[in-house]
Amino acid sequence: MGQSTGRTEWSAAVRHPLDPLTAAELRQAADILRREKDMSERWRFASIELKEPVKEALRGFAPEDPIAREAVLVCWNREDGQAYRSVVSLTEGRVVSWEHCPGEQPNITVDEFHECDEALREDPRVAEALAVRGITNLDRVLFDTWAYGASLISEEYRGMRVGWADVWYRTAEDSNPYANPVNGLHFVVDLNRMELLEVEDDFTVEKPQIMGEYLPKHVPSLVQRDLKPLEITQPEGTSFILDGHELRWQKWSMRLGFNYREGLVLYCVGYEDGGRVRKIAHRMSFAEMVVPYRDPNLDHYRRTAFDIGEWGLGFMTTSLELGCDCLGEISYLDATLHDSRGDPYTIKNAVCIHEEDDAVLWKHVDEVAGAEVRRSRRLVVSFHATVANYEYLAYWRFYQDGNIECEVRATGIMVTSHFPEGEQPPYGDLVDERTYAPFHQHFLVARLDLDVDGQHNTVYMSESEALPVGPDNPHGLALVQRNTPLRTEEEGKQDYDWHTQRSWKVVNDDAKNGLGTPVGYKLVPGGCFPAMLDPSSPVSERAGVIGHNLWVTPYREDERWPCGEFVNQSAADSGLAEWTKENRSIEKADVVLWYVFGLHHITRPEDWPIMPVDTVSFWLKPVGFFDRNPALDVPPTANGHCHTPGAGAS
Ligand SMILES: [Cu+2]
Repeated sequence: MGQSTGRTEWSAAVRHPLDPLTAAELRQAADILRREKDMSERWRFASIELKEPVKEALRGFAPEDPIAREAVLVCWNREDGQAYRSVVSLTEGRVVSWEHCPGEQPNITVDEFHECDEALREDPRVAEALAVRGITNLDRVLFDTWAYGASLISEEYRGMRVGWADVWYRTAEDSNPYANPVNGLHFVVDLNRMELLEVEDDFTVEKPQIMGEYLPKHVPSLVQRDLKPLEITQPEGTSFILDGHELRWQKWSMRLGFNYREGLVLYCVGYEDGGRVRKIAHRMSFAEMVVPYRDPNLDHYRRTAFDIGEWGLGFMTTSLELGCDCLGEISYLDATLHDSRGDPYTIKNAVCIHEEDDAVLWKHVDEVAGAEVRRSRRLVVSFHATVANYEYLAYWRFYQDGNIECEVRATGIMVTSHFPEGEQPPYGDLVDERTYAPFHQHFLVARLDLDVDGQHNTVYMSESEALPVGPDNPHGLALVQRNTPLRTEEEGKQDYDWHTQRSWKVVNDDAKNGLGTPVGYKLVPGGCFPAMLDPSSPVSERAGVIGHNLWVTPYREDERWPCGEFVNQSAADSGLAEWTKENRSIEKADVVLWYVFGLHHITRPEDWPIMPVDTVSFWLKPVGFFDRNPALDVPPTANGHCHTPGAGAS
């Protein structure tokens, strides 16, 4: 294949304060707490992550400096359900802080998902309810446990750690369970005692004849089309250097991190210009995902997933496979996480790093000089997460002209319901015989801690305005650009406006380019859509963040989770909606942008039985950050690869 892999073990020695926790550190963190707090087997760890040093502590860090390491742990006692948040010093081997979090439910762990499955499988009430529906082979049943909001949990179970489970059925051993919903049957489970609290047996639907399979062997009369091989080779190797967790490519440099909740984190993103590295972002990641299903049906009304806050994008990250997920000369990074007992494990090939050809970067054909063309090449850092039926593929791309693109692809299997003969589903589209997929929305929140040439940044709303016809504008052509500074958090709550082609510029008014104008980077919106939710809806109350496309806050170390730290079973938002009530100044500040984008998923037959990727993205583009096109120095394609007559490189 001409492909190779270079793998860096993430459990290698810590060389930088932002390196993720190693397997040994994860184990040590859990051990310290278990010992100091005399924890029984009934205690569980919901999360263990690096306590990242604040920006001030990072400034001036030199490789020979000693590195003090701390971890943040969230744990709870299954006996009484009480949750605690703790900071431990790994360097000193002691507990730094121990904080009781009354009434909070930490994220659901993968272990609980499996334990809940086992508990349901063994409960005779489950077998009985399934037998009534003609399902007797429990090996073919999939129980999918979901978290839900406090206001939808019955009064009698309030305060308990509960999940509700869906039921799906495989018609063959390895066929698609999501092809066969067992409608009208749900289970409510106490996740601390792993006890079935309630069987909700509401209705049954006669099963239609459908084709919900995607594995070729299960798709009847499938004739696969012809396709010749396409191979990507870089005989002289790649142009990027991965040194520990530091990644350098062309003029870009950054550090890579990974944690249970955000998955991949990009730190210290900079661009070399005029002999120095100019900072663009301190930290970029996905901080929350909110997926409300817009169908009041009993099968779907609780289905509002917070895939990052409830489950963790890191925990849901899957291994990538060369030639399938990533094509070409690939470097992979493994990720090290932990289970609910604090034991570390590795996700092999969790992050993919590679270069891609990206067609033309710039070109001109001159009558005298001929054609001058440059190929665009981009560096892609990506990871994939599978959250039950859905997959999210995240790509951060860096370009030679200073652009950064953040793309998310959604694929996987849609949730469906069957409906009786003669009915029409009002809140979803028909995708198969008597089968509909409910409408839903995937809101992603990108947390962008930008530092454009430093920390004193102001965000400007940038809009075009057409001036009215008048003596100075007789033909009605005049177009001006208005840049309005956002001075407070209230002004920082922004929505996209098609009529003015609104975008947002992060400007450093103190740093000027060679033309004398302030340097900046522009957030070019994409994938924006309104929430379309009544303010009284439980989703609105738990996820205020989806009420706007952009929020801007001044950097605070502890403000990381836009819907609050504890999202599982939350009743109200304790994140952005709460912090911004202070209406702090965001002018000439160390600003953090929270960009809300995603998919307004109006389902269609073509998304069934497996959905071809739906793709959304936004861009960060330099605006006056450079004095001119920074990609003038990209060399022509090497001799022998460019065949245009008259081209400079021929
Ligand atoms: Cu969708």
